[in-house]
Parts: sequence; structure tokens; C-alpha cells
Amino acid sequence: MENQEIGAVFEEISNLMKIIQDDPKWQFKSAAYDRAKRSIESYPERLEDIARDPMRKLTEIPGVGEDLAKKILELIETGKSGYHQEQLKKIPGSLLDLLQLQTVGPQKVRLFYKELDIKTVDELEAAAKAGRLRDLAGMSVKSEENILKAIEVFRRASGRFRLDTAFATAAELGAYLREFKGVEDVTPAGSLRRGRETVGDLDLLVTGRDHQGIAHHFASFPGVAQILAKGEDKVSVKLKNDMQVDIRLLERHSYGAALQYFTGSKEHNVALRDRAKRRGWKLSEYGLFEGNKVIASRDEKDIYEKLGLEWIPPELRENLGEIEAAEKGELPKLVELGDIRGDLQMHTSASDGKTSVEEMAEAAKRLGYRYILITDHSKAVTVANGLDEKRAVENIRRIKAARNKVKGIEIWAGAEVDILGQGRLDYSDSLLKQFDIVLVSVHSRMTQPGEEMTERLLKALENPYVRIMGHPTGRQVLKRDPFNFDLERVFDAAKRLGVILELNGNPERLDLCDRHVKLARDKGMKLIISTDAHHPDHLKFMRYGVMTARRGWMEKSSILNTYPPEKLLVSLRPLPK
Ligand code: DGT
Ligand code: CA
Ligand code: CA
Ligand code: ZN
Repeated sequence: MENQEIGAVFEEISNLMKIIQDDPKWQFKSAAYDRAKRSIESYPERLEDIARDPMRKLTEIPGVGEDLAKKILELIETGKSGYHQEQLKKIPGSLLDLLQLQTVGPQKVRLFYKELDIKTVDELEAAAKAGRLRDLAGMSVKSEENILKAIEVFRRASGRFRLDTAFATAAELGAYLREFKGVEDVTPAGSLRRGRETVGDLDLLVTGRDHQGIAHHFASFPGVAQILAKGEDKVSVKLKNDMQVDIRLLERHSYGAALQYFTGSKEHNVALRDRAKRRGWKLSEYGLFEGNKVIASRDEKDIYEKLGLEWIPPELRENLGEIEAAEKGELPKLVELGDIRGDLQMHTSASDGKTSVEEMAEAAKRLGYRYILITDHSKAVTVANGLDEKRAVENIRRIKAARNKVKGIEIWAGAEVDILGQGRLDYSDSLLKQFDIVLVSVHSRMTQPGEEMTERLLKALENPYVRIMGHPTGRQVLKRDPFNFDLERVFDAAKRLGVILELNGNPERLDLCDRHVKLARDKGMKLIISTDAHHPDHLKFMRYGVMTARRGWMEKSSILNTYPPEKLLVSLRPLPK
């Protein structure tokens, strides 16, 4: 069992306690579970490995005492926690769905359940539409509206998984499949290969000897909850995390055609098949054919070439102009993960990050980076332990001191400064000028009317010390829509003023999203890609940011953190004299 899964069970126990409240010490206990959850999820080692090591104890993990250590052991040994199961029996399971809704926490779930006997998302929606929520304690017409919006997002999200979840599951399944002797290759296709921000189901292509044996091995994967279909060259299963996985067992000689077909998208494939038809050919998952004669099938590249096209990177395959560009030989040369030279948004334990400046810098060096920008939160974000002026000045000193300890990488002092309600910044100019690079972003009052939000963002951009705008639309994948604002006006102002927009690569955000990246590209804007890391491990989120940039047609030259440090610094908005 992975740390994330253990953390998820603890989080659910805490939520259940907050909803049920039958334990006189529920507040104290749920807080302990929350604390343990955070520390487990960011713990650098697998808890399962620690548990198996007779020389070590789980209680060495911060926030884990004897009682929680026992529960972790039980989870590792049986896959379940008796205590968790007992709590689950006390309420209708559908109440937990309500927690998926933005702005609805356990206290609200309890309120709706106790006062109005609301148990499901449907019932909540009906109550909101009938105006029955607004009079409850702590609710208003506005919060009722926000719940309706959240339900809409929830409906769109259901059945889809975030890119990082799909990635991790594909990696785990790939490793498991390769344990079987006959397996040669396992390649993810479908929306995962295209780097979409969410994935509906996983499509894995497998080559090797003994298809029957491979199919049997796959169906025996411990994470399988249900086998949906099992044919000669296809097996579909539902995993315990509810994700559907389709594997296809392929022959070498038609591997390229299958890879092309199952990568999609459907729209791209339809356009490609029409193109084949116009030449009197037929394109299928088995190959490109003229009558019975195979024109191309083994290599994906051949299929595109025979159709008169450059090979099209999977991220572009959405039938949004890539086929026309490939025909003219005008595809962009997309940015690659290996082009990245640094990361310009990350947090340390000074605010809500987990480690020191030095640890972040060492981890960045291991990735081959030449620079990092430390961007701890400003004081308005109290939940993230944001820094007031005095602590911010101390932090600048701490960041500069780290330069003497970690050599071979530039460590820049920055901040993620909050854009307050009316567009003023959370720090004064006299403090802002002490940072190497200032990044600004919104973390409060996110449901302002469009006009106000637009003015707010435009005003923030006007401050001459602002060089980067972080997660510009505020959206969260499968959770929260972008703020309501005039995106084009903000983009145009950023371009005019030389403020660089961030593509936040954290897979929970991916903000800007692919469409907005493309819009920025079409306007000739440059971006940075950063990870918003709160732990050294999060620096790896860069891959998701790069995939999203590629889906937005971005080339290396338009991503400023592919530049060497000197060139990057002169490419940012010039500071006031
Ligand atoms: P997802 O799973 O919703 O995130 O999206 P995809 O793109 O992975 O879609 P999926 O799993 O339904 O199908 C995988 C690929 O198979 C898809 O990208 C293209 C191909 N495919 C599926 N259905 C059709 C179809 O009706 N026509 C064509 N030409 N290709 C299809
Ligand atoms: Ca799929
Ligand atoms: Ca599929
Ligand atoms: Zn932020």
C-alpha cells in the first residue's frame, strides 16, 4: 500500500469524525488524523518499507503515535482499517460524495444532513434550487449559488481521473505486466499519451509472446476489482480505485497502426481516415491498406509519412489544425522536459512547504537545473502560514545564506504575493523591491463578479515590481472552474506590461490549461512553467506542465525557464530604477 492511499484513509476517517461527531473528543482526534495524513503523504520513504524493517518503528513519523501506527500496520497487512469501516457504517456512504464539492466541507455536510436530511448530491441540488439552503446557519444566497456551480463541476468531473493518478497507475501496471516473461513492451496510449489533464480510462498497448498468458497475468493484478471483458486480444478491468483499464495485446507487425489508432483522439483519427479515403486507401488499427496490400503498419511514423504528413506529436492530435500544419511541414518544434533549466515557483517550511531552501536547491540540482526561485506565501494567506513583513525579510536573508551552502545553482529570493480583493498587493513596494523576482496570485475572494475580478487582476499587473502572475485563472482540475473574468484583457495587459504568465504544472492546477496556453501562443506571448512545489518530490510535476505546454503548441523559445539564468533575468519585465 502506498503512502498516498494510507493518507487517503486517514483523511476519510477525519472527515467521518467531523460529520458524525459522536466521539466526545472528535475535534482533537480528527485534527490528529489530519496532521498524520499530511505528514504521511510527504514522508520521503514508503511506510510499508518501514513497517517491514524490524529495526524501525512507524512512530518515527511526525504525528504518528502508537495508536495510529497500529492502524497503519493493519492497513498495510489487510488493506483495510476496522475503525474506518465502523465509522463508515454510521452514515449513508453517499454523504462522502458531497465532500467532493468545492466549498462543501464536513461541517456543511453535517449541517445539510442534520437539518434537511440531505444525503446525496441530487438532493443537495434540489434543495439549493428550491432556495432551502440559504437560511441555514452560516449560509447565504451567495453560498447557495456557489454550491450549484460546484455541483455542475462535479457532474462534469465524475468518472475522470487526474493526469498524475493515471500516470502513476499506468506506471504501476506497466511494471507489473513486465514481470511476466512473455511481455516485451507496454505503452500507454489514449488520452494519457496525449497528455490530457484528465483521463477517462487507461489504454495500454502490450506486445509479447503468449497473449493468453499475458491476459491471465493482467487479470490477476491485485488492484483489479472486476473483470469487465476478456477476449483474445483485449482485456478490460475496473480497478479498486474505480479506474477502467483496457489492455490490447498486439502483434509487432501492426504495432504502429494500433498505436496510432488507440492514441486518438477520435476527432484526429476521423480526419486521418478521411485523408486515407481520399487517396483510395483504408486506415484501421491494423494498418494503412490499398485493397489487401499493406502500405504501412509497423511504425507509426510511416503511417503519417505515407499520408503526406510529418509525424505529429501525440499532444497535438486533437484535430485543431495539426494535420494542416503537418501537411505544410509547419508543425511547431515543441518544448521538451529536457529543455527546462529551472523552476520559478516553490515553497519552503518558512510558509507551507515541507523542507528548507537548501533541500529544495539540492533537489533542483539533481534535476540538472541552473536556478530556482523561492516563493513563500505572503501574510494574507494565513492558512498557508504566509509571512508578514518581518518574516519575509528574514526569509530573504535565509535564502541568500543558502547560496553559501549550495553551490552550482542560482538561488533567487522571491515571494508569491497575494493579490488582495481590490488588486492591491499584500506587501508594500519598499518590501517588494527587496526580492529578486516577485510573483503574484489570487487565493481569496475567488467568486467575485467578472468585472471586479478583471479590474483586480489588471490593477495588480500595473505594480512595476510584478514580474510573474501565478496560476492566472485559479482553476483546479476536476474541482474548480476558472475565476469569472475577462481573460483576453488580462492576457493583453500582461503582454503589454511584460508580465509573464505562469503555467502552473501542479497536476491539481495545470493553470493555464492547454486551451489558454494556445491562446497565449497565438497572441505571441511567452510563459514560464513551474511546479509550485511544497516538497522536493513535487519538482517532478514539471513533466505535467511541459505536457500541457506542448498541448498548447509551445516551443522552447517561448518558455522562459528554458533559458540560461542571465538570459532569463534580462527577459523579465525591467525593474523600476
Ligand atoms: P478518455 O479515455 O475519455 O480520456 O479519452 P481517450 O482518447 O483515451 O478515448 P478512449 O479510451 O475512448 O479511446 C482510446 C482511443 O481509441 C481514442 O483516443 C481513439 C480510439 N477510438 C476510440 N473510439 C473510436 C472511434 O469510434 N473511432 C476512431 N477512429 N477511433 C476511436
Ligand atoms: Ca482512454
Ligand atoms: Ca479506452
Ligand atoms: Zn498559489
